[in-house]
Amino acid sequence: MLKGGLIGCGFFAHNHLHAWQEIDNVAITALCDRDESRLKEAGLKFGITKLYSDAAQMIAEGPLDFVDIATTVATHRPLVELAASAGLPVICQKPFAESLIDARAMVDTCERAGVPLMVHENFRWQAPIRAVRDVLASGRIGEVFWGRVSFRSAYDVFSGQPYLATSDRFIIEDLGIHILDIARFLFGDVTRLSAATKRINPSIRGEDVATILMVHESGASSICDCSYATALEEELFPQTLLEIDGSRGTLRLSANYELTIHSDGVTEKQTVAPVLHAWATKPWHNIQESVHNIQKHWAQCLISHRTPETSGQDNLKTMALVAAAYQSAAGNLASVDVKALP
Ligand code: NAD
Ligand code: 89V
Repeated sequence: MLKGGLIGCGFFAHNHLHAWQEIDNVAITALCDRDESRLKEAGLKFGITKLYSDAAQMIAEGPLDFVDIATTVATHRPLVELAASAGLPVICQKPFAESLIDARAMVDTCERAGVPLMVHENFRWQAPIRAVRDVLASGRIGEVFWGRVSFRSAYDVFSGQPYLATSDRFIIEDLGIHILDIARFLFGDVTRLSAATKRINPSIRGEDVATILMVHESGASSICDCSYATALEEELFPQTLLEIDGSRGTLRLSANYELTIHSDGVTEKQTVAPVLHAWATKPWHNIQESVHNIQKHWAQCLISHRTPETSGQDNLKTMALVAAAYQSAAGNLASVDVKALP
């Protein structure tokens, strides 16, 4: 049985804890939060009695096989470095770091310490996204030459996550990072991008609309567009919609997980809805299922000594897209060479 220690018992950590309870060969045996009431609440809810306000103390007292970091971004670097210095494998929530420079340093620290590192980049683990990836891999729509990854909503994310309203950077760093990672997952790595951003909601600090145009190593081009200022007739939070064109046909992932594959003139429609776990709450169940999937993947990788799909190294490429998007937007849609970022 792998013993894990979770750091950060806030809004999203409850999803981690529910998912861990359902995963074989793993038990979260210790919790840490600087906020005593959150710590006690999570301990009571999940029956965990080893409770700490100091992560260094939790790690020193152990025994632990890994650490799961579910704090907000400002504490990711010191906590990842703390885990690495104790030789503990580490999962870290997205956004992995505040800057690409920090992210590279964190990956380097873990590699030098010889500890496995996975970024909890979960959107690509959503069942509908995996289903689309399987269709592309089957070759049914041929060679992909164009794609659109779209997330448009007016859902109030600020009541559950108030820090999102006060940070200088909002939608690309928090949500766009998932959308960019899905684009990488489906269409491959990126060479150049251009981005435009805008703030519509006057009561928040950062940008809440972003449009990003990318060219992939394969030669395909894609658009990632995201908005938290888009009031639709039907609110689709937190669904990611897809449009993909290939040499043999097209694929569309539309509202409510309707997948249409048009291949060699023949159309097939199917529903690729996520599983509703017993502990999940709509409309979050799509994200919650992906939390279960990515954490199960981590446990399997740790046991079999495999590198997780969203390792630190892998996530540097998604972090680079975030950095490039902000650089491009600041430069009035400047075209940014993703591989040449400082
Ligand atoms: P939150 O503010 O609700 O919770 C963070 C908790 O960490 C707080 O209780 C805080 O007291 C604690 N904390 C901070 N620093 C600490 C430290 N050094 N030691 C111990 N405890 C510490 O934040 P949240 O909304 O739960 O977000 C946490 C992370 O999860 C963020 O990085 C966020 O981007 C991410 N998130 C991911 C998804 C997803 O789908 N992947 C969804 C929501 C949030
Ligand atoms: O997934 C996330 O990181 C969340 C949300 C879906 C609200 O953007 O912060």
